[in-house]
Amino acid sequence: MPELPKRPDMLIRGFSVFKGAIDPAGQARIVECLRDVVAAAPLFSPQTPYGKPMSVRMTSAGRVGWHADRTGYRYTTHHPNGTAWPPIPKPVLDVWRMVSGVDRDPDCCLVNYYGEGARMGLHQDKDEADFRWPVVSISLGDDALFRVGNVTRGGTTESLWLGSGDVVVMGGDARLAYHGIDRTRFASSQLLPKGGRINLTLRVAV
Ligand code: MD6
Ligand code: FE
Repeated sequence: MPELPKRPDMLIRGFSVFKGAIDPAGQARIVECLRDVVAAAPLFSPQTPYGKPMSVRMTSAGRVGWHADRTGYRYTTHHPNGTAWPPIPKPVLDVWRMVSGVDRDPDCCLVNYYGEGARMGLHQDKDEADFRWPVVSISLGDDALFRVGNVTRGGTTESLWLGSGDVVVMGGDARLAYHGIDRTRFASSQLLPKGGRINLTLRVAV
């Protein structure tokens, strides 16, 4: 069971930030579980509707997985290779249960891998059926510069560095706020042998 504080260390534009909420042993346990997830459901580079592949490689665990291709973004029951998504690992579910504040488990765990130079543009998470459920994000590996904006495009933004073991909860009025990753400090962490960053986002999708 991960040791998680009950209260966030920081509240930034409605995003609750729990710094170092997962200890190094807990992080390593999650990474071990993710090896099984990517063995069953290999990472892939989704095509965007704009025709350019994302720099982040992705896969999913759970009843549904998030998928992007030229026709748009949606949740599907199967990996593009035709297999059902593997189950969400228990140590990952434990993190959700500690911080989400809701009694329903997520049905999707999106796995994002950031290699050197990967980034994620400002976006809203809005492919889920009901925005009353929060999104919980777990950062593992390299540091990443996370930017948070507003629920509409434009306006001022604030940035903070997310490190390995940090957990962010996006809910309430912030559920539809724009956010993204400007850059990572490649190989700043030793958690992953080849460097890089993993971000897990847990959602109630359907
Ligand atoms: C990332 N995170 O940290 C990207 N989405 O790599 C997200 O897109 C995100 O951190 C929803 C809620 C929290 C997040
Ligand atoms: Fe997001």
